[in-house]
Amino acid sequence: MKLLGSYTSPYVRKISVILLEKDIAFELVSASPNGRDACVTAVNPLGKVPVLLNERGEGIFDSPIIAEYLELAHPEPPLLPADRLEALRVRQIEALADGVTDAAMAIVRECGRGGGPDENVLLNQRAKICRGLDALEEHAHEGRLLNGPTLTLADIAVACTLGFINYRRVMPNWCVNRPMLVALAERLFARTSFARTAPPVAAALYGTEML
Ligand SMILES: N[C@@H](CCC(=O)N[C@@H](CS)C(=O)NCC(=O)O)C(=O)O
Repeated sequence: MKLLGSYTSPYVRKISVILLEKDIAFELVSASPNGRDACVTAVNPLGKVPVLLNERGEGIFDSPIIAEYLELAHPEPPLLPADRLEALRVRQIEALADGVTDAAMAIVRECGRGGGPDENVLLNQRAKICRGLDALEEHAHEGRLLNGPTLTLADIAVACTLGFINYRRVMPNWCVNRPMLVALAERLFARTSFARTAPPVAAALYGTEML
């Protein structure tokens, strides 16, 4: 399999972690979003990464769809519960985590804009992040995130979100009053799959080029 993108993207990281956790061999092919790489737009008209090329060369895009595909094609170890309603609950948390990432990314973009950021945009996106992280903290308290024995897609998505917020220093004080998320981040970042997909520190200095 080939994965198009780079580890500066939290969505690419999410898929890479899944591939590593499922022990699926893959090659990360460095590719840029926003129409800068024809190999991306050839598969995804939206020009976004990640894009997965499977063994037959078929392209799959949008990280939740890729995650679903990998779960179907490589069920072991499962990252979703067998019960479909329970699986939907895990996917709901994945969607929430991805939405927080979207908001964090909007802040990074806004701050990189010439002429300085629009404070209203920053306030709006920060509010989404705060509400989203509070809800995730609540899910963790309810035992819906790791702190139990079984790793799920929700844990992976949430840890990728927290990793991105840290990496781009979007909200340095997110840890305050969110002990369950701190514990989740500590446990997940210690896994080989996360250590192997850490975004390159120097790339954070390149501004918004890879967003
Ligand atoms: N919903 C998509 C979001 C992917 C996404 O926004 N990727 C960013 C890179 S981190 C991108 O390609 N941005 C370019 C764009 O928005 O045109 C997913 O989960 O895969």
